[in-house]
Formats: sequence, C-alpha cells, structure tokens
Amino acid sequence: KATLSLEDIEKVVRHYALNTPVVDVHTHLFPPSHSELMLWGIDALLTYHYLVAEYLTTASVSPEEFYKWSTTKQADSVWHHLFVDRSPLSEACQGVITTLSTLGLSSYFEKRDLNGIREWFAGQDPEKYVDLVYKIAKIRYVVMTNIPFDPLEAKYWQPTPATYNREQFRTALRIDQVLLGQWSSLGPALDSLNLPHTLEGAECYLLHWIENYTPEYFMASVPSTFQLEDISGITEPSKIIKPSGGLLLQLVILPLAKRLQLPIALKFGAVRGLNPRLCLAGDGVAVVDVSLLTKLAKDNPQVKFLVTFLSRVNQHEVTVVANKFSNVHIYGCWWYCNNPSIITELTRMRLEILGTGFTAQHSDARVLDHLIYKWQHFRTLLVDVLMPLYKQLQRNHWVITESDIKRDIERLLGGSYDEFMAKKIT
Ligand code: RAT
Ligand code: ZN
Repeated sequence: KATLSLEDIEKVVRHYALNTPVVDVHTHLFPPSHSELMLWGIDALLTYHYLVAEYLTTASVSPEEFYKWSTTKQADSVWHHLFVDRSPLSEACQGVITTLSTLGLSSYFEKRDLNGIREWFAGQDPEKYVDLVYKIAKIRYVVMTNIPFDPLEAKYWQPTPATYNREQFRTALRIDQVLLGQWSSLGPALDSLNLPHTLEGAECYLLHWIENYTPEYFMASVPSTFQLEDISGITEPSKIIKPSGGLLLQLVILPLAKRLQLPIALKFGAVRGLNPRLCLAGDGVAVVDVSLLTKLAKDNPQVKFLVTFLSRVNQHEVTVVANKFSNVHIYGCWWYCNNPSIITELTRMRLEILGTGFTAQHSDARVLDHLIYKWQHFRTLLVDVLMPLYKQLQRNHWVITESDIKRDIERLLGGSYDEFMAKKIT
C-alpha cells in the first residue's frame, strides 16, 4: 500500500468530505406530493423559525403582530431587518447567503434585490428543484418526520399514501404526544380508529401507522419533565385508562421496538415554549439528566436508541454513554449545537472517543433549500476536524490510503447509521 503524503491527505480528505453522498437521518422535509407541506424557496427560507427568533429580539414588532402577517410580508421584514439594515452574520443568516450564492444568485446581493431572488424561485418546478437540491447537496436520502396526530399530514397518508420518490424520502414515526401522555391529542387520534384509550388502544394505533408509513424508527423529543414509572406493582395493565407517557413508553413503545426491531430515536434537552409568544420559534434548551438514557439502554439491551442532545453541556457525558452501550448511536449536532464553533468541538470530541462509530450530522432541514447550506457548512468543518487526526497518524508512519479516508468519511456521513440500523443486537 502506498501511503499518502501530507499534501495528498489534505486533498483526499477535502475531496471526500465535500463530495461523499450523505444520509440525512432527521429532517422535517416532505416530497412534492405533499403539496403545501413541502417548504422551499426564498420566503420559506427567510421565515425559518431560527431567523424569526433572531428578528423578533430586535425588531419593533410584537410576535403576535408578526404572526398575523402574510408569509411574504414576514419575509420582506426579516430581509430588511437582518440582511439590509445589518450584516447577515449569524449562522441562520449565513445559511441563506450560502444557499443563494450556491444556487448562483449572488448577482442579486449588491442591490439586496429580494424581488429578483423571488422571481428566480418562481421559475422553478418543485419536482425538478428537489433533484437539483439533492444533486448540489449530494444527498443519498433524507428521513422525514411523520406525525400521525397531525390531520394536515395524515391526509397525505390515508386511506393510502401519496405517491412519491421513496428513494429520496424515507419515513419516521414521530410520537412526541405519546411520551408527553398528551391525551388531548391521543384521545381523538385513537377515536378516529375506534380504539379504547388504553395501552392496547395505543399499541393498535401505532401498529396501524407503522404499517402505513413503514418507518425507519420511532422518534420523540423527551419532555424535560419525563419520568419512568414503577411498573412492578401493575397487575392489570389493560384496565389503565389514559396511561401516562412513562407507562406508554415502558409498556407499549419499548416492547414494540423490541418485537419489531424498530429503533427509537430520542431527542433530549428541548424546552418547549420557553417563550410561548414566539410559537415554533420560542423553544429553548436545558441541560438534562443523561442517566435516563443510560437506564433505558441498560434495561433494554435489545432495543436500539438513536440519540441526540440539545445542550452543549450534555455532550461529553452522552458520548461516554455511547462508548459503553452498543445499542446507543449518537447522531448529529442538533439545532443550538448546529453552529460552526460547537460543531467543530463536538465532532472532534466524538471522533476522539468513538472513532467513526457515530453519525456526524443531520440537517434538521424544514425548508428543502436548507440541505444546501447545512451540508455545505458541515462538510467544510469536517475537513478541518479530520485533518489533524490523519496528519498525526501519518507522522507516526501509519500507512494511509485514499480508500481508508473514503471509507471513514462514508461512515461518518451515513455508513455508521446504516450499520447501526442493520446490526443484530442481543
Ligand atoms: O430544529 C428545529 O427545527 C426544531 O424546531 C425542532 O423541530 C427539532 O428539530 C425537533 O425535531 O424537535
Ligand atoms: Zn427536528
């Protein structure tokens, strides 16, 4: 084997980090078949909730007033406030600029010509635009977030699912309402299938949607108030009416996950409605107790857990948990951790503890075009994180080939996820 020179290592790492097709394990995207649910284009980009939060902290308009406006008016206002009156320095603003620039629209920048940009998007066909964005961002496939409790979404799946390109979009069964034990949503959902408000009813409901979606995994945001229950004294589970989120997880989700070999993706650390006036833009972050994950992983060795944490403070501890349990797989730098400074630190730390046994990033894209900047920004940072590690190996005479680097980067960008999903655990 011929080892690469330091200079060649740099070239090869850059090439594969920037060009390897990725699996995007968590997004909020929908295919064109889901019409209004598919968000794309400049107005959707400008009204992304990350930007709305940034805008509302300094604009002289109340959240209530802002949310009454049309999307076009909201987008106009965000553009003027954050891109014309100020430089777009934040990561969310940089994302818009990277996206437009990559699409070849930088000629509109000098005049800050939002309407010119709008005209360009108006000329795109949604189906072809998906292909274009996938090509630019080099996406193998994305996993959607499919919420059966949302009637706006459910109508695209029932009675039979809409036709879309299943090679581009895969499904995930999102069950936040279940972990919350939110019977105001669960009740009507179960009623729609004439099911009782019991553990069995909940199981039948989930089985119905698993058959409908054929999901990759269950996904839920773990509420900061979430608690496991003491189930040792429960003799007649079928008699429990409107069980809590803890009971639903312990007596329905975990057994289903084990029986069907369906992993559970858990998201820890979001504080919903930190400022409720901001609606979707109002969620915050909290440091959480990682021992809940450890307990779940230890007590359920035959269930796979995909996990991500929102607080930077939790990252080191959870990486150690993933280093101890083969049924725990870390994915992505989530939301408030999806900033270059934190991505760099997190990815380096994870590599140092886990090698390539994790999924380095997910986009969390809500707008199709997000795939462009979120992946471009991450890929560039990955080059800088990997370089010193390969250089150190090379200095110590470890033979490094192009195919080694290709293999490692493929793992970080989706291969480790595929391996985790496919492996047998006992
Ligand atoms: O990042 C986001 O867009 C958040 O609003 C959340 O949706 C988060 O990613 C989640 O899936 O809970
Ligand atoms: Zn998300």
